[in-house]
Amino acid sequence: MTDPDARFGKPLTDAPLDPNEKLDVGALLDGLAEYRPRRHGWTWRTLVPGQRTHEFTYHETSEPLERGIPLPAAHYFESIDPQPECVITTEIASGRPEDDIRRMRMAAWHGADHIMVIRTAGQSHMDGLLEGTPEGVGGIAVTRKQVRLSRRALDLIEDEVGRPINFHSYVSGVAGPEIAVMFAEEGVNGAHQDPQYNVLYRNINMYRSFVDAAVAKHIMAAAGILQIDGAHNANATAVKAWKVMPELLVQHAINCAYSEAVGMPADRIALSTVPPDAAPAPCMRMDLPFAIALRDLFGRYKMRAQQNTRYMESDGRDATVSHVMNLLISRLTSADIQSTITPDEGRNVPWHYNNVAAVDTAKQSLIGMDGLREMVRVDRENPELKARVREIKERAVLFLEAMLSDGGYFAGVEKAYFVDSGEYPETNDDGIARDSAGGVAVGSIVPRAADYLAPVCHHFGENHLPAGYRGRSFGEAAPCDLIGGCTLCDDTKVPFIDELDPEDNAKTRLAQTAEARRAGLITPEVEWAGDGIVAVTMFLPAAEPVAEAAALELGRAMNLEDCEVIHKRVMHPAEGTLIELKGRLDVAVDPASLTLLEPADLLGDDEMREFVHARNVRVVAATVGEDEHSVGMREIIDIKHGGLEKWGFRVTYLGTSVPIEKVLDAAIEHAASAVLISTIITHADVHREMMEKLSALAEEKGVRDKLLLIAGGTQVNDEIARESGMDAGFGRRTKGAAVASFIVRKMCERGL
Ligand code: Z98
Repeated sequence: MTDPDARFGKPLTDAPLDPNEKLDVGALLDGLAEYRPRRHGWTWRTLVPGQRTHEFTYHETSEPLERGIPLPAAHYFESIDPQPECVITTEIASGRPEDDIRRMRMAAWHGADHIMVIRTAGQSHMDGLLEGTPEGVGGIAVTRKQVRLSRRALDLIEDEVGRPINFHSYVSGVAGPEIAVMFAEEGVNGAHQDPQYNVLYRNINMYRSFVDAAVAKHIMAAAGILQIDGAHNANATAVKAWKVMPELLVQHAINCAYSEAVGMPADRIALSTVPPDAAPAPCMRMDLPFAIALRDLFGRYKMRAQQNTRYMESDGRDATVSHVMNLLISRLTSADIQSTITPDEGRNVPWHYNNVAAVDTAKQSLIGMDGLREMVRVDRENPELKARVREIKERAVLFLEAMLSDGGYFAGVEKAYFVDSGEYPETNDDGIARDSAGGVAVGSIVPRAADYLAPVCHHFGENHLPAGYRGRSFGEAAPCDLIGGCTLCDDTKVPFIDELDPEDNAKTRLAQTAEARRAGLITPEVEWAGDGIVAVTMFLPAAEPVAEAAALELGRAMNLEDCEVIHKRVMHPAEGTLIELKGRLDVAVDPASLTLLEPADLLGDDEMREFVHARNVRVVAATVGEDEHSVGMREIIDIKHGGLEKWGFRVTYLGTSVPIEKVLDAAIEHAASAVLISTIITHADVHREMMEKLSALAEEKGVRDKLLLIAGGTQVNDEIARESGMDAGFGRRTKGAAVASFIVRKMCERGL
């Protein structure tokens, strides 16, 4: 097979996906031992300046997708789906690899090209590389098998959407270097790596953490893996996230400097930055100066802007507004990667559709704010902004200076400099303190022997290689030529262990659901195939505690099991509460038993407009008989309601209770092509009588074949109308577009 697109690396070895078929997870699990990634290293989107799509010119978009799902309003604009120039991240945490990969596919179709799989809680606590059993809780145990399965699926998914997708995870814990090697072997494209994370949040011995980081970063650099740092974790951890801004700059500085010192190029180093505040704080006045100070100081590196999660609760609307404000900061400053979190992270139910919602929010906001910076520039001379930007930088410099005079980074950590809830130099003495002679793996650093020799490539630090083996970049043999190749040069040497746990694994779970899949049964889901979970939104006219209890009762009445209130919002203390309830519906639907609705076959807006305009199509409309109801008819006609006028029909509306004779005379007088009568009636069969009379009168006056006779009303349907001499009948819930399409089609057919 050949792949003409070099962006994807080697050609696909699996058969391409069929967009109309589900991922075959079983097939992806088969032969995984032999699977190798198509390429290594990170891929950025390519900015296409002045890109034209539909009638618009974009300033900040990248190459379009070959397949994707456009934003909801796109159908007004020929279904275009412009893609911002920055990479968009989604974090996936279903806890099951077989479900994660399905979610990756959905997210990719909506515009995500950076897929971060959340590890099972605290994987940094694991002392070694896990080589099997990829299942976890609230995230996935990142193992070689999980990584390989995900990368294999993503190789297919990126081919399907026509854009390279970056796969991302974490290089932390005392197994960091081993994980870095495994990621390099498996074609992982991005990873969080920051020794400070281990020290502060995982209590790994500080020296060990930095030694490991040197090794890991060196390998990541060799594999072209993009690195994201961990400074933002201070926002998420601090008692007051807005107080740690100076320290964030210091943490970024330490990781950037250290990364470059051990061989990472600046364009593979991304700063993880989160606007620290959220409304009701006046967050723009606090977050924008921080974003500017950061970019002033670290312009050489990449910016990975993440959405604020610190204050996120269960309210999807609230989270989305914060997200959009964060995106405004990205557009006013810069972002190379825009990360998204599901808008319901606060209730810890990151569901398929919430991943997609956050990706859509990022895409919609970034595209909507295309070129904003050219028109709206941040006023760097604004005294408050200028002073605050300077103040944050000064506080960061003071922090660094004090730490140096106190003995440096390690001494600073011992003295609890970091994650203090006071804004430096204020301190509340509540920072995280770690003992340099303590922590996980303390005392595990051993000096290398004088004749230390590691016959592997991209090894960090001293290595007593024989002459002529420094590697190809020196025009010499690779170090691993001494042993006939290492796993980074010869991928046939990459090991693979399948499952360690015979029960808790993807294959066993897939076997349990195999029958339902074979039968094609449909069960609702939010996280895992067949989990049966549904969310129900309800307003209950009761105070919060009563509403919550009532919602659970109503859930049971709806036959939902394991009901749980996942969101509540008081509308008024006495008048009522909005509740979102989740529960499990133990029902499967057989699609073969369903009657599918015929999709409305409507003509396109432009086609109709052109036709109507070219012929100056006129229509006469009235409610007939003794009918005073005009609303239904007016909605079919009026431009405001998407009625016939929208496509340029010239409509003469005669009013209510109009005699049939008068309707026909008006049609003749106006040279109308169609007559619309509405017969919403109160007594038996008057509607039929009206229709028959109109038809007979048109015949009598010799205009029947020049006129389309159309009747509407709540009790009218197409069958009754035709039986009564009409060309068509439209009943309840008809929209103007259906009537307009009918008129245009019939006029074409009849050559009118
Ligand atoms: C993010 N939503 O950053 P454990 N290293 C660093 C991290 O930031 C993280 C880990 C390791 C967040 C995800 N970040 C949280 C620098 C986690 C993970 O010990 O396996 O949980 O480490 O996108």
